[in-house]
Amino acid sequence: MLDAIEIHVQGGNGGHGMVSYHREKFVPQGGPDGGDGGRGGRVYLRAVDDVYTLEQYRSKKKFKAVNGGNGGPNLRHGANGADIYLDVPTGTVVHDVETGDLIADLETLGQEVIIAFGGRGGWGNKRFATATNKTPGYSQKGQDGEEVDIRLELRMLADVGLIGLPNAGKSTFLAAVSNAKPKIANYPFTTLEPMLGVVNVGYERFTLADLPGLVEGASEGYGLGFEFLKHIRRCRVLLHVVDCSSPDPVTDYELIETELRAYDPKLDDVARVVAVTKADLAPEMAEDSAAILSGHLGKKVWVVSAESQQGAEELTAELMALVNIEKARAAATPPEDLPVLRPPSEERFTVVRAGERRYLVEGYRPVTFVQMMDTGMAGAQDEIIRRLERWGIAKALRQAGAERGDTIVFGEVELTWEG
Ligand SMILES: Nc1nc2c(ncn2[C@@H]2O[C@H](COP(=O)(O)OP(=O)(O)OP(=O)(O)O)[C@@H](O)[C@H]2O)c(=O)[nH]1
Ligand SMILES: [Mg+2]
Repeated sequence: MLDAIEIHVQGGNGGHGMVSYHREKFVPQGGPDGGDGGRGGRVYLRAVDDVYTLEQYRSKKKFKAVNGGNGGPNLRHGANGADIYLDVPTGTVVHDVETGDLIADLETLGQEVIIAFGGRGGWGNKRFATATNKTPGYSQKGQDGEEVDIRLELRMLADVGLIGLPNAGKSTFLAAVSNAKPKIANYPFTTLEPMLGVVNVGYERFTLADLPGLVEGASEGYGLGFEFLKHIRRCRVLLHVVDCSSPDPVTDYELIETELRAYDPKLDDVARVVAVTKADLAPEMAEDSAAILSGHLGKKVWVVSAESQQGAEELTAELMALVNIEKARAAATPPEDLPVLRPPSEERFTVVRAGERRYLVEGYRPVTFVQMMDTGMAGAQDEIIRRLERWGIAKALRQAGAERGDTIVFGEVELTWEG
């Protein structure tokens, strides 16, 4: 079962701005009319409820939104690139691979986050026209889309997890109430890895995970050990099934619960439903076992049979109701330490001396602007200087000691200071 995977996502690149001049009969010198490029598409992650695993990202791992169209003459704006939506199961947690930062916790059905912004469209030459600069012969390139490697992790395995001793009848119950077709056999450890099924209850549904049976010492690694206890922690509700033909249902029950507690005391707080199964085999014994367990636990114990479906409908309705309560509870508890995704600030910038006659400008607006300018085009450098003056960056550079001929670094672009 795939519960973590890394993928690469990239927003679409912005379209290039155009250099063009208005042409009309009898108008000898038309003004600039080059249009802007469109913005690149964004990559979204979306929490859905009809995908239960990350399997779909096993083969395809690179996703890019559509690039923006280039600007055209006559002020034609390039088309914005289409966004793409990547569906992930509700309960997926997203980290930035490089920094390790938590980017998003898609805990609520329908929740969407932008994971990579598209690049801005470059400005066409019309944008740069002023009273003193009537025919700018330069435009901007489109900005590259944001690129990031992300790690998707499925924190929630299933709404309900089946726990119990080996051979208790967990897989058979899953097969009886869901669309899953697990392997069933009359020996312990038939189930070797979790399997998910979808259970429909009226118009609602929940996912039910079949988990391998636990044995004494599981918390120390016996049987199938830790791996599965880890999965158990990732269920909202646990359905603990006990074989009705067992001579001592209370001991069976406590053995499992002791292992869970030893692994993680927090598992005690997970909502629990208890059912005695295989009731068709020995109906009276099933009632007796349920009564004994119920007396021991001080709560209702269900009597079911996967074979005859006895009690199955009532039990799944109860599980659905509990899942809804737990979902509402999870939605009401905001995840810890979640950074809020904000567009980068346009206003702030810093100027740092980065060596002999070398200065580094940081800040979203200046760096983006300079990187997008096609510095090979005539007049583009002057345009940059004018903007840097207007934004106060030229002044900051001079204060930091920058002189004519020094190198100024804006992200990937290096300029020689002429200001
Ligand atoms: N008659 C009857 N037999 C059942 C019922 N549920 C399970 N069984 C039988 O009990 C045996 C074990 O069932 P499984 O569903 O494989 O048990 P499990 O808990 O998944 O076992 P592991 O995967 O090995 O941990 C199989 O032979 C099933 O046919 C039931 O409701 N009625
Ligand atoms: Mg099984």
